[in-house]
Amino acid sequence: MKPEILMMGPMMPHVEAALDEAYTVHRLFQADDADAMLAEAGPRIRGIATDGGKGAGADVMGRLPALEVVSCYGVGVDAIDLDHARGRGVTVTNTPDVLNDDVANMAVALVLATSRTLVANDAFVRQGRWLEGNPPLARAIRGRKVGILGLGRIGKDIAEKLGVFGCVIAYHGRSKQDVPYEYFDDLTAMAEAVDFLIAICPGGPSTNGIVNAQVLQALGPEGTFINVARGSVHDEAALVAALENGTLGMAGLDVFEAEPSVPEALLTMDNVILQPHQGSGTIETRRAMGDLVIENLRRHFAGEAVKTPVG
Ligand code: A2R
Repeated sequence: MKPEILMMGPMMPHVEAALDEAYTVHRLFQADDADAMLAEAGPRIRGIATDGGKGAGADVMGRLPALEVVSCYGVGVDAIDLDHARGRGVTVTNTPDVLNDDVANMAVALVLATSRTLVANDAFVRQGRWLEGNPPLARAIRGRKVGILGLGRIGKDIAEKLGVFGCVIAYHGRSKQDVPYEYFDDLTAMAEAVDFLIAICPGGPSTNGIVNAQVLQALGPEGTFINVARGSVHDEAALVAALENGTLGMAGLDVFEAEPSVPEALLTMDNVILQPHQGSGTIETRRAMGDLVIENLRRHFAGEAVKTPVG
């Protein structure tokens, strides 16, 4: 008898194929009546396969009395009710490390794209405005100061990469680390001191809206805010207002509070570069993340320790 698992949303074809092979998969997203499906199959379901967006709430986990493991495609687990899982002894896994390189590359791409006004200049050429003269000069990044909010696995990769470009790195987190970068115990003070503020901390209650109006104002009219973490980390209304009234210079955003909905006002601003949450979105990295989702479930149901448990 194959173990039964619940799939919260569509996954990569190779992941779905591997899971179908090893388990009886109940696809919640395809159920005509999710409630009836959970009532019928819920008592037999021992695992959940999900992603960072869909997560797993107590509402669903609470319907699965035999649940043992949640395997999440993505490193951020803010959409999974960890307290509920811990309280019941349910193992939660995610996909750290394999995505560091590409998420860091997205941050670097946004730093370069904002500083060199790549998107506005692309429009400049397409619209034939070059025929009338050159665009305004852009800004260099060598020697400019970058503040990283969340110097973890991905944050350290960003620091290393931007170091190669000649940026001067600082960071803010809840604790000082043994690293050769300036530490700020206060986020507003760091924003005041840097040219670029890059958010790459986890989402969830402890970081909800911490990049607020005060932090954005401290970053200032020459400053750029980059978010490759979670939309919940910034106060989006304050961010839109700061970009509109010029208290903040530019932003490069891969994540949004209510994604895939993006505030209308951002769509027409040329001091903002928008991405559809694609930090880890390469074929290579997504495949590696998918492999890890499969491997964590395989190990769990083989009675082995999972590879990447959420602590
Ligand atoms: O606070 P610390 O010293 O534990 O540093 C962690 C920092 N962090 C925070 N910083 C400020 N305020 C907080 N409330 C807070 N909570 C955590 O974020 C640490 O340096 C960093 C997270 O690093 P890792 O756990 O290694 O995560 P990783 O793999 O770099 O991914 C970061 C996030 C994910 O959670 C997704 O939301 C996103 O990137 O894709």
